Amino acid sequence: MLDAFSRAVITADTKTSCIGGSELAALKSFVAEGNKRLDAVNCVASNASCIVSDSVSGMICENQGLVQAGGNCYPTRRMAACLRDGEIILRYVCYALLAGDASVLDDRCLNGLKETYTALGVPGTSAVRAVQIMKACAVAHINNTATKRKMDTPQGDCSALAAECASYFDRVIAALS
Ligand SMILES: CCC1=C(C)/C(=C/C2=NC(=C\c3[nH]c(/C=C4\NC(=O)[C@H](C)[C@H]4CC)c(C)c3CCC(=O)O)/C(CCC(=O)O)=C2C)NC1=O
Repeated sequence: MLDAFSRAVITADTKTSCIGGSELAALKSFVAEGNKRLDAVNCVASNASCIVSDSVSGMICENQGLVQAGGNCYPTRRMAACLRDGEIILRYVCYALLAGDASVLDDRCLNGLKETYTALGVPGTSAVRAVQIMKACAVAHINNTATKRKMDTPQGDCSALAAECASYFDRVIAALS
C-alpha cells in the first residue's frame, strides 16, 4: 500500500533519479492542503450511511427486479450484503482519498472483486449504477453543495479534492465494468 509520499519515492526510484523540484512541490502542496483533505475525507466518511443507503435505494428504484424473487438483493440477506459492499467500497475510497493514492483501493478492495461478483451472480451493471450515485453524493458532500447536510467547515475551493475522489470512484467503475 502506497501514499503520496511512498509513491513519489517509488516513481523516482524506477527512473533512478532523486526526488526533484516538481515532485517536492507536489508533496509540499499535499502537506499544505492537508487540512482540506482531512475535511474532505470527513465530509464523506461522516455521511457514509446516508451516501450508501441513497445509492442502493436509487439503484433499486431504477431496477425493482433486484428486490423481487430471483433478484440479487432478494432476500434480505442479500440486501444486507449489498449495503455492506457499498459501505466497504466507500470506506476504501475514503482511505485512498486520505492517502492521496489509489493503491489501497486497488489492492485490498478491487483486486478480484469483479470475479467474485461474477461467481456470485451479483449484477455488475447494477453495482456500477450504485457506485455512480455514490460518486455524485460524495462529490456534493466534498464541495459542500449537499444542501441538507452542510458541513461546518471553513469555506474554500475543494474542487480538486472532489475531482480526485471522483477518480477513485471511476477506478471502481472500471474494475466492475
Ligand atoms: C475486501 C473488501 C471486500 C469486498 C469488496 C467484498 C465483497 C463481497 N461481496 C459478497 C457478496 C455479495 N455482494 C452483494 C452485492 C450486491 N448485490 C446487488 O444486487 C447489488 C448490485 C450489489 C450491492 C451494490 C450481494 C447481494 C452479495 C451476496 C450474494 C450471495 O450470497 O448470493 C461477497 C461474498 C461473501 C459474502 O456474501 O459475504 C464478497 C467477498 N468482501 C470483502 O471483504
